[in-house]
Amino acid sequence: MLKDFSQILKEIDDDIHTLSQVELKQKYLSKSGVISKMFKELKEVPDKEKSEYGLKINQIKTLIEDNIKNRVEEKLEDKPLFKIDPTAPFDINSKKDKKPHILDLRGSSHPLMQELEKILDIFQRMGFNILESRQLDDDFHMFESLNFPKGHPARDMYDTFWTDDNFVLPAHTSTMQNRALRKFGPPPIRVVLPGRCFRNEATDASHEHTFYQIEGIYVDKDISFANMLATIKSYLEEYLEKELEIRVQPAYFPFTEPDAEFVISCPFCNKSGCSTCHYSGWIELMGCGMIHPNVLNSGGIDSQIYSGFAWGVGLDRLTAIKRGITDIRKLRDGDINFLRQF
Ligand code: FA5
Repeated sequence: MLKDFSQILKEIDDDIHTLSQVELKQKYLSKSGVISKMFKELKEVPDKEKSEYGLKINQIKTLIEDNIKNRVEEKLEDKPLFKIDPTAPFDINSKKDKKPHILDLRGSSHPLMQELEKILDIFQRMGFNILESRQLDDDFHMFESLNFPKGHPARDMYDTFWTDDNFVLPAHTSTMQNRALRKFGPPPIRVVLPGRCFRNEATDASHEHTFYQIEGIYVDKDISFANMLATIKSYLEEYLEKELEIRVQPAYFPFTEPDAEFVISCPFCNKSGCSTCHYSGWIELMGCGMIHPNVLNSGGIDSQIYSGFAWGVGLDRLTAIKRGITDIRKLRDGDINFLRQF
């Protein structure tokens, strides 16, 4: 009776991924192994099928022998210092678990980057340029150009990290305002500035030491506070796919005047109260305001002729709202089971 070779090949394919070199040899190439048994069965095979049957057994034997010869993991094991890859999605030291799941090997973009792409796409359609912020900056861009002179008490609002040679890890993307005004001026200037920020924070479900912000600035003649509210509202409605009520509440930033906290009606409960809005019906989303004349002037824009607005929104908190994530720290702790959901 002829063996079902496709069944045998499938079994070999599984074994190649799960058995060690020794186990594979034992099962297939030993005296009592599968290949030897198949050769013994050859005498029962009808004469006209004998040569085809013999050929197939030899092919299988070569397949196993080649695999054993080329085994990378066995070669590595011969080395005295075996490298451990802590990022491997399977245990390379275990004989049993050698076959990585296909899903473990496929990369995907991080949920923060997925959301950032959507947001930048909206702003590009609204006519904004994009310029990424820096991850190391200086006192001038972090403070001086933003109307925080030396010794200004508001510098303490941004408790951040300094290097020994006096560079700063930016605590917000507003560090890019001066550069954006100079790069895209003269007005009209429309630009969004996404980037990483760092703060010396006690972390909790909505505070991280490292997070992303998206800054926006718009400068032209006769730009008003109402223009700012309409621009931010349009963007948020497009992004959250929902009509929103908005309100502003007082805030203080040295680089805007007047300044505000931009607040939206909770897109999940329509103001009836839920865990996302902490049962208040409203969500504080970002700081914003009319760019201070000193900031415009320091960026080479004549504040007598032009006015403009700016805002800074946290991408991590937006992503958490959009994706129903209850703790923003999950976005950075590298838990593969969490990330696989996106
Ligand atoms: C600022 O950082 C200002 N630069 C925003 C601004 C820009 C005002 C332009 C006026 C004009 P604030 O510290 O409030 O403001 O941060 C803005 C947003 O960043 C917050 O609403 C929040 O969404 C996010 N954010 C701030 N701190 C953290 C943190 N520790 N973890 C996660 N997100 C944060």
